[in-house]
Amino acid sequence: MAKTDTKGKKLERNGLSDDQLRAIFRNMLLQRQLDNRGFQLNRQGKIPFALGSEGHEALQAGAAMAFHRGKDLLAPYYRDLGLALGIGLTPYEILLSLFARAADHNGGRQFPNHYSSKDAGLMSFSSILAAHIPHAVGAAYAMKYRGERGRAVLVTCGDGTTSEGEWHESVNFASIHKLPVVFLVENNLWAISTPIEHQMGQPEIWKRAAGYGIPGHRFNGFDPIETYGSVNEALDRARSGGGPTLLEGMCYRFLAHSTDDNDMTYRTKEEVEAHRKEDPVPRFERVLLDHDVMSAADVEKLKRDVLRETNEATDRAEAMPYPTAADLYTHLYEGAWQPWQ
Ligand SMILES: Cc1ncc(C[n+]2csc(CCOP(=O)(O)OP(=O)(O)O)c2C)c(N)n1
Ligand SMILES: [Mg+2]
Repeated sequence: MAKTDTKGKKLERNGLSDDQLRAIFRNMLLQRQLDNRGFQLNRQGKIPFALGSEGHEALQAGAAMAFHRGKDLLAPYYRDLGLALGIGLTPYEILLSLFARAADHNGGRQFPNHYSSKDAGLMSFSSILAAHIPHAVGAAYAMKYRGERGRAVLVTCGDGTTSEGEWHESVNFASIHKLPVVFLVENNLWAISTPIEHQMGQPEIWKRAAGYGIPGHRFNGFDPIETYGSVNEALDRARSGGGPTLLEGMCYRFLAHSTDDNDMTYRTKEEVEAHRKEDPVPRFERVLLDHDVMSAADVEKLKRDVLRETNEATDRAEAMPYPTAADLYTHLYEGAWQPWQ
């Protein structure tokens, strides 16, 4: 188990209660279990594709805790399992997406890991990098235009995605109009096989905020409490009319980019193992144990519960039917069952 230097020191908890700390840890364990399940199901030939968020657990669980359910909107990207879980999606909904079943929110017709949920405030998105960022800014514009107070949009992306033109256009537009939006970059140092030093000349993404005239901040995305503090402050500013913020959470991608990728063709085992030493999941477990937020028995029970929940959700989702040919045009053309009608 990872060593921490927190034992005996007062826990800096950024206002998080014990229940919230336990909920964050539960989310992190679920992420890891569901990530593994996606890769297993792919290797068993049961699903065509999966993406993993291993290494992003703390960042996503901490950020999700700052999201106000029923008020805020989330515009995530494909690696945001923990954000989806944290704002209310269930493992069953995640597995419906992976299995591409008809009962999935997208009717089983989206790419796996591309969740959406109107009830949870999770905007639908595509695999085209940065295409969702102007949509998120548009939603923030609508909130401001309608005079809706106390709401904000949280939009995420990877480090590589900040090279896209839409990213820059969106941050600029949000700054001009002082929109209620938080740009959260999950910097895992890689964009598939492109390392950060080949992606940008200035590797501190948060510093770009100054160029757009908005606040910027970098935080340790392996620490869910620090993440929560940063995201909560930025979302509060957005909700209260203070405009956008650019946040950069530092983390690492432990798995290959996806089930279709072999990361050993562009990075070394030693590099991955060096980052694994900082693995946020055992690290946070240690913090909770050291500060008596959980006992060893609580942790064991939680791990068993998470595995059981994942197994049940897997069996239930797998048993559901695929969409049929007759569903092809559902939700595409209002009031018509074929496009030419
Ligand atoms: C416009 C566009 N260009 C290229 C791709 C192919 N692609 C998919 S993911 C990816 C890497 C993105 O890296 P990053 O933004 O750092 O996110 P990460 O996967 O590391 O979390 C690329 C190049 C794409 N989906 N869309
Ligand atoms: Mg990346």
